[in-house]
Amino acid sequence: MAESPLLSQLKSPDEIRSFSSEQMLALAEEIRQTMIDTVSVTGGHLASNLGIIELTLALHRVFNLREDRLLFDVGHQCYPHKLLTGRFEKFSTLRQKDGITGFPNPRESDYDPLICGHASTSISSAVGYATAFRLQSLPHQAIAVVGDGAIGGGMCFEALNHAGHSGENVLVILNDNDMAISETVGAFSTYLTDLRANPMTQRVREEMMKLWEKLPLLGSSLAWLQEHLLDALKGVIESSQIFNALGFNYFGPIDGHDIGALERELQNLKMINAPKILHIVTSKGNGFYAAAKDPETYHSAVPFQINGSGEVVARPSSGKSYTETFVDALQECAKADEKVVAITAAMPSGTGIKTFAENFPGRFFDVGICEAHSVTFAGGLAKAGMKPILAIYSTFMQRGYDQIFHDVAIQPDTNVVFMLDRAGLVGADGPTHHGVFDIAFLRHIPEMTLMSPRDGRELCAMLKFALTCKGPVAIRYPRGNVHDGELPQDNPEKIEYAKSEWLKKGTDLTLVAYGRMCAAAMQAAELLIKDGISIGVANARFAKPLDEEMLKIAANTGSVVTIEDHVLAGGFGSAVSEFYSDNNIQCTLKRIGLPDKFIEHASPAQLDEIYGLTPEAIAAAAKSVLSKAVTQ
Ligand SMILES: Cc1ncc(C[n+]2csc(CCOP(=O)(O)OP(=O)(O)O)c2C)c(N)n1
Repeated sequence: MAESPLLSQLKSPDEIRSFSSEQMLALAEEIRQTMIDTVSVTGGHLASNLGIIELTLALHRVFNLREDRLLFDVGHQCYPHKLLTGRFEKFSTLRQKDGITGFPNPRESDYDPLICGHASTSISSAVGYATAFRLQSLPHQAIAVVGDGAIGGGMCFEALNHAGHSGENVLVILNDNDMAISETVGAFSTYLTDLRANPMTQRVREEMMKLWEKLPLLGSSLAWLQEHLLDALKGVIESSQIFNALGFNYFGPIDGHDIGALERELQNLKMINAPKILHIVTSKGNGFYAAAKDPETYHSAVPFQINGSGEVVARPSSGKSYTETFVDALQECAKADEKVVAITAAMPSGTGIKTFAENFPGRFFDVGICEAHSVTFAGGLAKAGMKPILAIYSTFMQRGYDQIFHDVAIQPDTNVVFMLDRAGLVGADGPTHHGVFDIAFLRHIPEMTLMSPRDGRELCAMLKFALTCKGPVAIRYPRGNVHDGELPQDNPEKIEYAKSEWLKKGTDLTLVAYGRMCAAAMQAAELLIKDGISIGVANARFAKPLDEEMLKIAANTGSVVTIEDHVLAGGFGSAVSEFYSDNNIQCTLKRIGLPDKFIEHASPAQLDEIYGLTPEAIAAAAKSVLSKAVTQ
């Protein structure tokens, strides 16, 4: 680990206001090196953080961010901010169990206003803060830092529209690096590219710089600014029509790696009591050649090694992931039926759809970070005769709830297939990213079919089956590698509507597992069998509709344990409990799943341990159910 003499001595970010420009450059370098060293061990969002060091330093020089509120969009670019605000000593624990989180966290520091992790929320939050400051006559500044990817999300436009109309004193910093995780897509992104290249913008920028320079001589009173400067600028800034039309005063684009220029601009913007947007141009992965060359891979980097000659060596991955398995199946389906099309909301690599896009370019749609739109778009495609498959992380599906209800499920015979990747516990990204609510928020929507595979082969079979259904289908599957080989391979290709699969028959108790929990249930059964207990194991396959026949047979054993990596409230076990209760079926039911709390960050294996999802914990729970059943 490199030495960090400045960072290690820093007691408060206020101290950097008196740093010389040489010290600021040295501090930026220490931050860069600390992040590279740490993320090479822990993994994390490296490229975006490397691109935002200078802006973060300038913001801390100009604002008092304990009172002025800095709202990062998504929050994945908060590492330099963490290093400056008391978390340098703990930085090596980044994203580790009991360590500091990878996203802003008010429980860690007063400098973090909100927990976040999902995109396109920062401007709305900032408008809320700005309005509250005005209502309480507080002089603080609300600042949203949003990327060119996230600003394409609908909520950002809603917030700009609101703030531009209400005139709240919100500062939006558009961090434009021309990348989301992959390349930023969409017409708005093209507009930003034009804005960066437009000679008119450059001229306006020069004019603006002259005005700023004169400002101290003219007297920098707010009244003067309001009356003269803004009107003058509005008149000339033709090139930034969109922001101006939305009621924002647009400034930029400026070099987002020039601390001095950023600082000057921010100092002056501080004096404008109106909606304002500063457009900065940065380079993702700046200062670390591997990340700058391949910002997509280093967006959310897995641990890597830097060898003796300074080269970066990726740690080899082993096994086949659920995501890769899904894409293979998707391509098979697409070959067989030309109506099959695939959609992603800005996650072509994460969902694996990128591979599909290479082979089926005309049948792939990246709609940007616009999950709500992606659902309604899929609904339109389905109604007009196509077979849309929307690959999306479970946690981001939450953004499309009403659209599933209103634009898909309620429409007669609308077969959209939702492939919910990263369902369950995702690990180091923590509470904003665990996909543990999808069964609950989809189960009560009429017409929905919900499935989850026990392994890779079943995932393929379920996708094929889903395309034959009439209405919407959601298939949830976990992060990580498939479990193929661990489970009996009877006939997973044969999926029948609302039919489960018996993995093992038994007479004392039945484990009914959903999705990836089948593997743990089978291992738990092996442990129980060693103790002379006769255990049945069912792979539920469907959370909606349930396999009622299987559940009746399970109840006949007297004790049933449901297992899911999802919250208990409203999940698979709840559905089973409702079925038994509604049909007056007597048995002892124990539901294993996640408690009613936001689940912290840790490795998936550690979380399984903590929340009782290991084979040992399942076996222990089953034993306690049996002992209660005996004493009753
Ligand atoms: C609602 C939602 N969808 C998707 C994501 C996944 N995601 C995290 S960061 C990111 C890209 C953000 O791009 P940009 O705003 O340009 O920031 P940059 O990383 O380029 O600085 C995406 C798609 C998310 N966090 N939230």
